[in-house]
Amino acid sequence: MDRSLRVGLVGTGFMGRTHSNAYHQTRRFFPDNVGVELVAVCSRDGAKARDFAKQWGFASHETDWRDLVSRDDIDLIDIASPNDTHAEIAVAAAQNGKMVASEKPLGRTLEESRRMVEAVETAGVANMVWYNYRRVPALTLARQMIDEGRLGRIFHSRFKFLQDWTISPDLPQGGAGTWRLDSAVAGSGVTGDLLAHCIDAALWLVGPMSEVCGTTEVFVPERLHALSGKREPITLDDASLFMARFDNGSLATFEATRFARGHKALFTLEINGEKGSIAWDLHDLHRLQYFSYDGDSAMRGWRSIHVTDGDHPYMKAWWVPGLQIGYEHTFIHQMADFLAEIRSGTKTVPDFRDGLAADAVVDAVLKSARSRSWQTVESTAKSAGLEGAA
Ligand code: SOE
Repeated sequence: MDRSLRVGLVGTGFMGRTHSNAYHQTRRFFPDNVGVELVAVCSRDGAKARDFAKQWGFASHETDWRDLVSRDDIDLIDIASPNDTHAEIAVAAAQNGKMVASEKPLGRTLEESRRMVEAVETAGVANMVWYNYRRVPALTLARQMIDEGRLGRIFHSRFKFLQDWTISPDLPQGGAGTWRLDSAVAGSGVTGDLLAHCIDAALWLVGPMSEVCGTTEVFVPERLHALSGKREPITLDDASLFMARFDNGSLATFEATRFARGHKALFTLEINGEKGSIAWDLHDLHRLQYFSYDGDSAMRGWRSIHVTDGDHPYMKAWWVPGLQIGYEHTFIHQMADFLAEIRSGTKTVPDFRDGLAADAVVDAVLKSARSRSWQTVESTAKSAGLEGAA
């Protein structure tokens, strides 16, 4: 592509802001990339769409995503709206020949996610799913270290994503701020929302998962619905735990909840291999803990790598060594990589098929919890075919 990428964004909430910020900062900090033009933003609420366009520098706004995806002056449709909108918009955008980016999880169900993959692959359009934590420099470094064989054969890994914002039974479900609690909109609870990040990190760092055994719990079974005004049942998972076996023979445990009092977004992971281990914590995201079994046994110990040097992933683009970056930068890096991918054609970012792989694990975990049994994770590899595995 020899001109700027023209973007149409759907959604003006938390994710709409992270993505918009990424578009602006990408142009500034990764100037060698394809440029970005913010053409239009879409929200059902016209006033919100107009104000957002003004604040974030979009040239125009729409109130119906159908009008956005049919515009001739847009190359990429970026979906940052609630989960119940992802499949319909992505399929229509791909059918109109647009590139598509979507927030995670792809669909509310595996069937929706498969339709999304089928649409972008049939249309042959570039696509990506916003698994932004892959772009934390410390986690990108972790992946490099695993690829270099520094951990050797992997035996164990453990992943957690803990929050506490839904403990009050007075918190409603549905509507702008609390759609994540409404099963019709969100699809699943913490499994598709929080564990999806852990699952994506696990698939990326450790490899494909073969089977899972999980359990879920609903701690508040009924909440006032912000839109209907009635108390309605909560059918999606407030907490979710599972064990996993990977194709490489390693084992893992996963835990996510919105009921861990005191934790706002405690995403942690640890991976133990034959030659070394790594550990990471989102609250201290610029540090990677590393233990190497190499060398003099008396000198062995965990070291804390401050991932801020110019030779660390992405850090050359930022300040001077020792100065940190944060959460917003993960989105900037992912967009910068997508733009580089558009120019070079070399795949680097998680695409819809990677999103589908995470969603297949989510699906297996929920099936396992319902059936109280181990479940095989459905194959999502291209060679498995989309229809065959449905
Ligand atoms: C939920 O509170 C949430 O905002 C998720 O939806 C995001 O994906 C996660 O990064 C932070 O927590």
